[in-house]
Amino acid sequence: MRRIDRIVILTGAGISAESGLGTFRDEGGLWAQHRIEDVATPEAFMRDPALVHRFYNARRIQATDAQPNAAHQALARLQSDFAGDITLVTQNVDGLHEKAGAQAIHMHGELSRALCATCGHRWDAPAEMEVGEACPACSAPSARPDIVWFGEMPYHMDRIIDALHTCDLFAAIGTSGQVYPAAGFVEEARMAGAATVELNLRDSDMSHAFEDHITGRASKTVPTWVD
Ligand code: BV8
Repeated sequence: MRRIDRIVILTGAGISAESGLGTFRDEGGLWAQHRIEDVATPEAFMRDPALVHRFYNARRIQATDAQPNAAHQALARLQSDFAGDITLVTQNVDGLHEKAGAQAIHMHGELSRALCATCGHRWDAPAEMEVGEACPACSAPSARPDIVWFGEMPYHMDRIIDALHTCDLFAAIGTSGQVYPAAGFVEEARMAGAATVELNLRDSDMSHAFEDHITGRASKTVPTWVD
């Protein structure tokens, strides 16, 4: 049995599904209600900032009321109890890992943060952002959600790739494996010799790349896997 000292965990929308937050690509998911191109690209924001703000304002309010579930809590326990090194990377922007007491790397940004498109300043977003909101640092009317949209470079990639190249175990929880570069993380970890496990309700687009699979709802499978 190999020694596991360094673990990288990637989470996606599926870990927050049982906290009542819609996923993107499941039946009736977020992308069924909105086209990606209309709400999650820089071009969409240029074209119709009011629509994009409405989309993120609704999700910000929903996320504010949402509570972490047993899966988030189990990862927070793992992060505090594990003697080795845990890097928790999330594609989610809902802040539920923090609410459970964990520290996560937010590669796609956070609903709770605003970003100035002019000077790069970040601040805590109000519940509802409006078009033309002024940046508190440079006063330019260029506040936007601090979200990584399609075509934009995800945050903290150097740190994430370093962790993938030095980990002994890579686990993906509740992600469909359809969005890059996150979907490619399992291959990065495997090339570095890590063991790989996928925890999901069903097969994902990257299931073929994982050695092990634990099927079921995250609120059940993650606590069992952690404990
Ligand atoms: C980049 C914003 C380059 C935040 C998101 C062609 C043109 C342009 C780009 C591309 C292209 N082809 C590929 C690309 C790259 C593109 C991409 O991957 N496109 C896809 C659609 C093909 N990626 C990008 O554009 C990325 N940037 O490549 O930049 C670059 C390089 C240099 C310089 C500049 C730029 C940016 C990607 C980030 C985009 N932002 N969202 C937000 O609005 O939330 S992505 C969006 O999808 C979310 O962030 C989400 O997290 C992410 C992934 O979705 P999942 O989390 O996996 O959720 P999903 O619903 O899909 O799946 C849920 C899963 O949970 C399912 O498997 C389900 O079975 C499971 N599940 C459900 N319930 C449960 C469960 N599991 C367990 N228990 C349950 N109860």
